This record gives sequence, structure tokens and C-alpha cells, in this order.
Amino acid sequence: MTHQKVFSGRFTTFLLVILTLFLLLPINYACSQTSMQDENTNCVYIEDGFGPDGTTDVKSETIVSGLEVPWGIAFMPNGDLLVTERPGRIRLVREYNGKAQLEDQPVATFDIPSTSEGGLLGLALHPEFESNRLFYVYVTTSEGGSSKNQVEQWRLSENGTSAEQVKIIFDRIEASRNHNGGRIRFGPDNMLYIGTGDASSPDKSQDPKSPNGKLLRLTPEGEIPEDNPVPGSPVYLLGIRNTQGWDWPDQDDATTIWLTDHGPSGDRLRFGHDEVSIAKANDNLGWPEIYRCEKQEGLITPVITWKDAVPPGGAAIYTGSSIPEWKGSLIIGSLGARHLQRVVIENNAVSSNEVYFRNELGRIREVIMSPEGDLFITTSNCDGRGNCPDTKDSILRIIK
Ligand SMILES: [Ca+2]
Repeated sequence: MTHQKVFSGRFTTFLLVILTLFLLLPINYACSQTSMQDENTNCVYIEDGFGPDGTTDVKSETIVSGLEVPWGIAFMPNGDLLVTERPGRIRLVREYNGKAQLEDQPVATFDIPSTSEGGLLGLALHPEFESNRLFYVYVTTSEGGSSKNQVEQWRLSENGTSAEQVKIIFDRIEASRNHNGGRIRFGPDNMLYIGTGDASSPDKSQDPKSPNGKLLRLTPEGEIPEDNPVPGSPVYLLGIRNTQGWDWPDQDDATTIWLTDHGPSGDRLRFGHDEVSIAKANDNLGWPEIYRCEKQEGLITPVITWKDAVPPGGAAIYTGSSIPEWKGSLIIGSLGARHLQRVVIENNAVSSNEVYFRNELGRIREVIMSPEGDLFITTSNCDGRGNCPDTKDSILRIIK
């Protein structure tokens, strides 16, 4: 009996050790897979490549081609769309859901100073566009030899073929060869959100007085909303390096934003690590103090970051019905890594991510949902960093 007791005691210990190992293994695995620091279990760290191939069978169809670096799209209530071309043209596409046709004559042209990533960038319609014909562009301009970025309000003619500038609503954004930000979007609160870059001066991102390296929030007339986080300041989020895409997971509530940002390209000898963060008003997204899954008091750690450079172009949450598997996912256009990235975020954490159109379409810039619930993207293969085909750049629709 004694012998048996000893045996069963040893056996129980053995079982406990095995059980403990089994319980600990997945935790260790999760830590090494998902974060650089154990406490950052909410940060998914993609160390190798960009994610598995997508599991949903989707395809792209060309709406129009012949564009040069189409950067921002705005869908109009009559079924036409406006698109910016980075070298300085607003173009009109008739009937994007029908026999889409790109009008030869630009709606408006801009004098763009010589810059690598600047130019005519973001585009957004006024929430009451249907009655006032107002829209906005984010554009790099030159003044006395130095360039800057500004947001301008324009009015489109009744027939849609021409437009005139109404006023400049914000003009203090420094420009540089790279990191000019440029996305503009109206939020669910009908306020204009403006994504800026650090203009290659990382310290500006942490300077609350500089509009660079920020997400700014203005009224449609360019005033500072009374409920901005810091009274009298246009700054809504800070610590951004160079965002070109974000969206609101609740289409009726502006409180939470899912925002993409570019990671370093040599700054402080750091590279790669583009990211997605979940942010609320006045959050500091950490650039240049933290990157990867690093954590620091008062700074937001991303929910996903890729070791290799993605860099993210536009981003939109899929709200349509033609690809039900994608509903609620953040869809991100990858420029350098040439794919469409799907990030699934549940309960404030990334549960999975997938890669679509890997090396099939080239560089992807704008990613936006149409009012009809279709995902539209633009290629950016003629921006000097891709392989520009004879058909130039295109607007594509992603369907099943
Ligand atoms: Ca960050």
C-alpha cells in the first residue's frame, strides 16, 4: 500500500508538471508571437511577411484607367465621382456604377511644387454637398520658395465639369519631400478630420502646437470645434508619423478611430513596423518615442504591427454586403508590399489578418467604401516607386 501511495503521488506530480507545461506553452507561444513585451498581449507582432493568404474568394474589376497617381476619391449623390491625381488635377468619372467614363478635361488643376510624396492628395465632400456643392482638398503648395500643405474648400459647378476655390480653411501644415500625410475625411460627427505627417521632423509629432504628425479636427468652415480635446487647438490625436488612412468602427459615433500609421525608415536606426492603433480623442500614438509593440505610460501601443514595411495607404472598414466575410474588418491598401490587407479587430484586439491580391495589383493607395456599399481602391503604380503600365493607374472595385 505504501509503495502504491508513493507511486500515485509521483504520478500525480508528473501529471501536474505535464499539465502545467501544456497550460504554459500556449501563453509562451502567444507572447513570442504577439508582442515584444509580455505585458503587451494586445499587440500582434507580425515578424515574418505580412500574414496568410486571404480565405475569401474576391476579385477586382477596373472602373477606369489612364489616371496618374489617383490619391483620393469622393462619391457624389448623382452617381459620378471625383478623383484627385497627385500631380495636381481633379478628374471627373461619370457613372461609376454603370458604364464608367473618365472625362478628359480636368475639373480643376493645381500648381504643384516638385516634391516626392506631396501634391494634390486627399479629397472629401461637404456633408451637405448635395445642396451646397462644397468639397475639400489637401494640397501641397509653394510660397516664396518653401512648400507647405493646406486644406482648401472648393465649389463644384452644377454640371460637375469645373470648380472654383472658395477659401483656404487651414494652411499651417509644414511640407517636406516625404511624410506629408494628406488624407481628409468627414467623421460621423460631420467634422473634418485631417491626417498630417511629421514632414520628416519627428519631434513635431509630440509638439502640441505643431499641426504636423497629428490628426486634426475642424468644422466644415475651418473653425476649431468647441468640443475639441484641447480648447482652441485643432489637434485631435498626436504622436503620428504619417497617416494616410483611418476609419470609425461605429459609423454613428466618432468616439473611436482605427488609424494606420507608417513606421520608421531609418529614424534612430529603426525600420519597418507600420501599425494600426485604436484611438480616442487626445490620445498620443507615440511617434517617435515608441514603435513596434513597445509600451510607455501615456502612449498608445498599436494593436498590430508588421516588422517589414507595409506602408499603408488608405484604409476603410468594410461596411458592405457583397463580401459578408469582410464585414467590420479594416481593409488597408499596402503601397510597398503591394497587397490589400484585411485586419479583423474584435473587442479592441486583432484576432486575425490576411493578405489579398499579393503582388497582383501593385501599389494600392486609396481604399474607400462607396455609398452603395462597395469597396473601391486606386493603384499607385505611376508614382515613381512602382511599375507604371501603359494603362497608367486605375480605380478598381473589389467584389466576390
Ligand atoms: Ca504609434
